[in-house]
Amino acid sequence: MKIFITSAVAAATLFTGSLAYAQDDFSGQLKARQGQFRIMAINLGILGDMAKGETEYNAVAAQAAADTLVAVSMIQQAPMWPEGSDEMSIDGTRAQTTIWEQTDDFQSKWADFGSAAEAMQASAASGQDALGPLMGQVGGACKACHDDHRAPAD
Ligand code: ASC
Repeated sequence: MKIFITSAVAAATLFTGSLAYAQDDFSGQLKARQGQFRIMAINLGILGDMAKGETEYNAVAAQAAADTLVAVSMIQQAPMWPEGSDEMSIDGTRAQTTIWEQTDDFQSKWADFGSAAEAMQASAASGQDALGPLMGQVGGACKACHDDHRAPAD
């Protein structure tokens, strides 16, 4: 009897597991891409607070934040943006259909973020004065993509 129950539970687990796969709601992809944006925001916050003098400038912390931005910029994006994971099709995202209609533009804006992150990485440790203009470049790259490809907040 015990063996039967155990295998029935195992079978049920397998079944619901494959069902979840067949009816993929893209929740894993949404978590992954929103998580990477959260990592970016946290590290931009560290750099922005130092740029404004709200926290004391610290070259090691600035470099670590900049390195993290570059690391995020190197994450392969395509698998996290499957067709149908836009805000018209599913809940929980502000990703606009333009991402899939104008993929070249989306990719070039993501590449611009990578370039700005690399510029930040190259100079973040050189002093507080460098951070403002570098923040402007990174923030500008964020904004350019949000303006064209992210739906407004409700
Ligand atoms: C941030 C953050 C964004 C961008 C954007 C830049 O720190 O969370 O979404 O910068 O505001 O315009």
